[in-house]
Amino acid sequence: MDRKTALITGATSGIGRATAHEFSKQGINLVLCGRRQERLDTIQNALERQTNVQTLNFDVRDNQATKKAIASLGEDFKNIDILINNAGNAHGLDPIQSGSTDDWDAMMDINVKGLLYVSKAIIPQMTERKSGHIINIGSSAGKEVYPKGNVYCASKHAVLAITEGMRIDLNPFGIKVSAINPGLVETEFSQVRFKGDAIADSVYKGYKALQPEDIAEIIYFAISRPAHVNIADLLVFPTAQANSTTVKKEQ
Ligand code: NDP
Ligand code: 8X3
Repeated sequence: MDRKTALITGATSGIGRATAHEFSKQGINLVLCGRRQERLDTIQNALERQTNVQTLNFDVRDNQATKKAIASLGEDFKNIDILINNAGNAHGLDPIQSGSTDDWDAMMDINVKGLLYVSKAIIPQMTERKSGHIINIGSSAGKEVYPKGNVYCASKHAVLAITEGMRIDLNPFGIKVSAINPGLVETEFSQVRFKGDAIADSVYKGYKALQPEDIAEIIYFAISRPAHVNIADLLVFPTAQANSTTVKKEQ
């Protein structure tokens, strides 16, 4: 049987890295993307025993670099069957009146425009082959706005709208489009959001947050459904979390 090929953005950490590990166990060929080459090399070395791995180093904010990197893929990796649009982060947690425009730019440029640039570079080959599966990693923040979440929530609401738009436009081509929307997942996410401030360490304290492997297993479940089944939109919280502002923590 032919092996499928998946391209994962944000594969150097958290959900993306865990998904790379999960897919490698399932014998899926991998194109792993991120900006930290050393990490890409480490993951490639670890997974190459199980599957074929190619790495691409580019910043999803840079449309030309994104196009060039994806166009550089050789014969063995260029046909992408599964696209995991995962690269992204929150930057800051501030009320709208005092938020940083640099943080706003980062979130809109990476989480929204970066996802579009990567998709634009890959979708034409999917429409040509009339097959493919795109999974966009949204967030519970794409379904509900919480205090000081303003622009991050906006970026993830945009991811959900783009996912729905993709599903409609790609429907004639038989391409599956899914949104996986996690709540709190214990990754480097909070280190990035709070720029290494001590508060980052407290975000996952006092309760059991989702682990990146939990999301990776769900992503694999979504991509391994029969051809006629598409998981369109999935919201997943840790048991301790009821919504963005309600988390049962031990004192
Ligand atoms: P991590 O910080 O652990 O991972 C983020 C990944 O995105 C890294 O691999 C990073 O790679 C990549 N990335 C960030 N900026 C860029 C960029 N400009 N160009 C290319 N790659 C970039 O966070 P998570 O694993 O938690 O986050 C993954 C996704 O899940 C994000 O979209 C996030 O919004 C979403 N999410 C996270 C939740 C959580 O609680 N953790 C909950 C809901 C959704 P590198 O720095 O090497 O480029
Ligand atoms: C990450 C979850 O609650 O920090 O998307 O927005 S949250």
